[in-house]
Amino acid sequence: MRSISVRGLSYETPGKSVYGSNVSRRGFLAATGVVLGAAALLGKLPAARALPTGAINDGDQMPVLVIGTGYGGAVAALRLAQAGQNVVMVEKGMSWTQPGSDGKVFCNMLKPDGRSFWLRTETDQPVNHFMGAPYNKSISRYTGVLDSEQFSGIRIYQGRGVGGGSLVNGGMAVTPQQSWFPTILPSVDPGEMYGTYYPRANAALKVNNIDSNWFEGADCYQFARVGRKQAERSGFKWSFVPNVYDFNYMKQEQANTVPRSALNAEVIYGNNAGKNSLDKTYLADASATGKVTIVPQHVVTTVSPANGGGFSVVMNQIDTSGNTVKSKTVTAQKVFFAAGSVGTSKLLVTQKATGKLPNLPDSIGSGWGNNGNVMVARQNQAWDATGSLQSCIPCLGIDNLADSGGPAFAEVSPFPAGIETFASLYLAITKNPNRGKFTYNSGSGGVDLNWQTAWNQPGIDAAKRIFDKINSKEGTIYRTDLFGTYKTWGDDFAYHPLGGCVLNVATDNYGRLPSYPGLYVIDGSLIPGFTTVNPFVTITALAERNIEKIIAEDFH
Ligand code: FAE
Repeated sequence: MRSISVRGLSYETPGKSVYGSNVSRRGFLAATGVVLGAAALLGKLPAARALPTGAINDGDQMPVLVIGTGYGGAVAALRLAQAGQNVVMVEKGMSWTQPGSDGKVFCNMLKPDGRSFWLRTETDQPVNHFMGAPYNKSISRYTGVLDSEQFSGIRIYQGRGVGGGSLVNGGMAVTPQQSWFPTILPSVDPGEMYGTYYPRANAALKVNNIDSNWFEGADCYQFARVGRKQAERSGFKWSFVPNVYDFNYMKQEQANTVPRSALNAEVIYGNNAGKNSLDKTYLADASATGKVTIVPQHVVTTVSPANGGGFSVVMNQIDTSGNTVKSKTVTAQKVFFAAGSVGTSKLLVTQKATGKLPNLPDSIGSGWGNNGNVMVARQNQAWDATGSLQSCIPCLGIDNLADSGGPAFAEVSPFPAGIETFASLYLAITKNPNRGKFTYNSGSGGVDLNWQTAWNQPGIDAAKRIFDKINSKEGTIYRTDLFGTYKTWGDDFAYHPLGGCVLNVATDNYGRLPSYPGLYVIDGSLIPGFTTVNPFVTITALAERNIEKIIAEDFH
């Protein structure tokens, strides 16, 4: 380590840690605007996040196994445990509880190290260019918290670790407008969802709303106020967006009375404080029942009927370099697939093609969509500064869903560079009718997705209906330097994978897999590609609905 001095304060530069953080002096200096507050408060950070984990042994037998610890898996585990069942959850990612050498569990976006990405030697940031030049950084290969999985025409970001996507997401907890629900899940009764399961999910997820008075004066939301003003000036509706990030904690961050997380460029590589991710809500409650064992760093590869009943499940225990240290086979009477849209689809497509579960329906792998995700940035006029301090938690969206020519909901996203950029960044969720299909590739032994980048054109067209108008009104232009060199649209990646094992098509109307009583799907793969808004509240509410029925009918 070596010391440098910034504005009269001394810091140790981390150098190369166990995670391989290669921090350039320039990058460090650029980052200090948001790092200063947190560094001063570092001593107050919690030493560890408490969520006990357990072990699983070759030959173990169990009544219920859940594959994955994201939203669907967490709901299933909690409700089954409350109904008296013993549940084992296996998760391919780590349990993010132990601080690294910098005293923090997670790294931030300005100083990514091995903790940032899943088994990569270079980051693969969504905004991967700046001033037209590539902006990724070298990191050491480690089982980091964010995966960027590359398919032919799209890369798909997913959380890895106990808590799944809740560890890395923006926490935006949005219940869709009820009028849209028949489009989202046509076989589900809206009355029961809006009367029972959405409220249940919102309560258990600890969803809260921003204090609108505080918002009006908060430095960290200047970017959002600029986004709102410009949307209003062009005649668009906007709304505040609820979140699972504790807005009271954020108020204290802004006041510098607690360690900063959202205000310290933390989100897609994890939040060290403030966010009610699943390890603080559903999984903590599940663990507290004493009936749930969570086993990290185990990758399920095979599920097949076992001799004598139940299912034989093969998994690899991995180390933090991704190497298999042990292969294990266990038997479970019932298995819940909760590995996410991509993970569950890949597993099921593989089991069918390789003859492990040959009677799965042909529709397995179909109906995949990107929730119409497309990103874009605009360059503002000099009088519309967006602020050098930006909360990484988005709090409002432009609502153009009523536009039948191209419905879209565009969240005003932070761009936490630590310096004034005059840029406004947006993630648009659009109605894109294109759907992809996962298929097993017998040559590679992997699973392909036939999505093509050009299929995102309807998403771009819908987003242009908002941002062309705003640019015209404000006399501004699109940034073309953030998603490539002279590339306007972030159209080749997605945060919201949905579908691949669609409810009431590949499963029955509650996620049961036909031909295999005792196998269930309970995650985002059930939703056919589009939720009009950010998806995890809908994934959670649907899981609540389905598990209630499954417990009542299948567990006696
Ligand atoms: P998910 O949460 O992905 O959990 C699946 C789990 O299974 C993961 O922990 C995997 O590691 C694990 N797994 C996969 N394969 C295996 C295997 N073979 N063996 C063992 N374990 C396995 O699934 N949504 C919102 O609503 N609001 C937001 O603000 C938002 N922001 C996002 C930002 C980012 C950067 C990202 C990546 C996503 C965001 N999302 C957001 C999407 C949201 O996190 C996602 O829809 C849910 O996490 C999906 O929930 P699932 O339960 O389907």
